[in-house]
Amino acid sequence: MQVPSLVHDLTKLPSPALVIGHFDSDGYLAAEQTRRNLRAARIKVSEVLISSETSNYRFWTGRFAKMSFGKFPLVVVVDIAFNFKNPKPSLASLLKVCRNNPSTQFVVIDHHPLLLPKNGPANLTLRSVERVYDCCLGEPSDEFMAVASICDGGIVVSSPRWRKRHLKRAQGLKRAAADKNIAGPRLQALLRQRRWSFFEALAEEPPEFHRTVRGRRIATNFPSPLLAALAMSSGTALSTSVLGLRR
Ligand SMILES: [Mn+2]
Repeated sequence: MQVPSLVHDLTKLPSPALVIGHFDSDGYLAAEQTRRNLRAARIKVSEVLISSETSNYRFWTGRFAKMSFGKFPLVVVVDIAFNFKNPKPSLASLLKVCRNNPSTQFVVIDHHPLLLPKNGPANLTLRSVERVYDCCLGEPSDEFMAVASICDGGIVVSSPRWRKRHLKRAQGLKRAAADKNIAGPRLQALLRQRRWSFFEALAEEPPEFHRTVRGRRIATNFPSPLLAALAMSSGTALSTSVLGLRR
């Protein structure tokens, strides 16, 4: 069922692609790394979906089961686990979607053990990787996936030169992902533009601006000046004076 050549030589994959990522800090990074790798292989990525509907295993039997994939010959899902306690319904839903969409190639990559079917459909590549660092399609880079590893609390894979900066970026990214005004397309755009200076600056704000419960900002927080400025700006166009930092 695994088609190794498909994931080793990305240029052979069909286009355009839909990339779906987990709705948390490392999920954004895994999706962005995947998008960049596909683009580098000249595969068009026409949509990246990260939303509250991709926040846990319910995605597989929920949004995913109801989506139409006609526009996408390639669908890549990264960092969305099956239900840990009962993975069968998640897998059953994935298999059903693959069978109902025979002209779409599905690639699913996660760093939690995935329940692998004995005889999966030919249009499904299901890959379980050991490290968060590898939880993307194509080659991981330190720039994105070392930060993803830190966000997930995993082992930091990076040179000492990068490590400190990666830690800051990871903290900033977590803070941004916890904010309901920034989570989703806005955060995706910041990453696409590699606005690391924003995440580094956000990490510098006092912790009392950024208390969270289950990864979401709590209402009694002091407002974060940087998140407020970003929410008020159009798109992601923050002036360098707001950022106050080099790239
Ligand atoms: Mn995740």
